[in-house]
Amino acid sequence: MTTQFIGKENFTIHTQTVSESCPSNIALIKYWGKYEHQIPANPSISYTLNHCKTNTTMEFLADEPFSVQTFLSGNEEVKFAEKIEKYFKNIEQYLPWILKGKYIIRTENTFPHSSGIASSASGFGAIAKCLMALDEAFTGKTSEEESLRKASFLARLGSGSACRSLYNGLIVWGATEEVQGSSDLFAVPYPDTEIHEVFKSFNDWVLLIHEGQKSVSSTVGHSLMKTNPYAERRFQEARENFVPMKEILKSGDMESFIKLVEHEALTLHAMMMMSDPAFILMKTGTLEVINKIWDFRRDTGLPLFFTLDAGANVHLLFPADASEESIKTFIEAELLQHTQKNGVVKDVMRF
Ligand code: 2P0
Repeated sequence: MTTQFIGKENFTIHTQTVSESCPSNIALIKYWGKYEHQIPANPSISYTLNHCKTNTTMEFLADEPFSVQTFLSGNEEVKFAEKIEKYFKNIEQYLPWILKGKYIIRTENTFPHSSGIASSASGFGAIAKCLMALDEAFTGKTSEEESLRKASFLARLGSGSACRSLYNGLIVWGATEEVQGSSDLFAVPYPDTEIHEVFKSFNDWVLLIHEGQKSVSSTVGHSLMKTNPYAERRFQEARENFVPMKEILKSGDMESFIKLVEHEALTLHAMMMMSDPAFILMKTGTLEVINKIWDFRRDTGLPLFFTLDAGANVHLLFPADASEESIKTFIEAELLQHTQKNGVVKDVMRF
């Protein structure tokens, strides 16, 4: 199945520097649980963000012994370098030149590092794009489409959710009959003609409820699904949720969209609570904000809703339309107070 991504044996390496940028993404139907070789237990769909990005410069020094040095915002990060070294060794069959030089990787996020916004998605997305730029320099030109697909394939092997960050808009990763061309190996854009206009221009304001290291990493979280007694039911539900999601995206049914997206977020965190050992990543502020959103919706009928990543922060979702001013006023007046330092990252998806 992966033979299409095996690297070309004919290559000419030389010292080269490449720079690439990649945004983060937020899942609407969540990926939580995986099998060997980063195969997801269920399909997922996400929005790619616009402003939350990682910018990466990769210097490849040809014919030096293989090693990796990484800098995050100018500071050397030894742990990250070890992770990248392991990753490069792991993907050699797809890029046969990859272990034939030394790498100096400099990376910067446009969002606060400790914010809990998925930096592994944008980080591995940017690295995979750099690798494909080097591959093109060493093995010759490939089509834009092929290059992006292979970048998505490689990003997935670094961090699952990263494979969705290679494309703009609504993106699907994981094979589902509901989306033609979908695959467990790489992500594909959801067909544009099947998306109602209302979903093509959306705000995502991330309330930074808790800045700092989270107590349980996503890697550990995924692996706890192996022994979670509700895992199979959850995987099945995520697969089933693609059926209404497809209808909703086509028709523009905002009420059903809100219900489905919030249900997915709460299910993700419910799975964490039902793991053994159990863990909780939400904080008091997370719950206070959720309750205030529900009250606001009940009182005004305006389409403000939330999703959650694997952390305490709340992603506030609302369409970029006539209702957005009232919603923004409410957020500033009522929700910002639940953040640690008035922290909010204002992103918007437009495609
Ligand atoms: C997602 N998350 O679909 C889900 C929802 C977080 C919550 O994928 O082990 O960093 O690198 O494949 O992708 C976060 O996990 O995990 C994640 P690995 P990843 O976005």
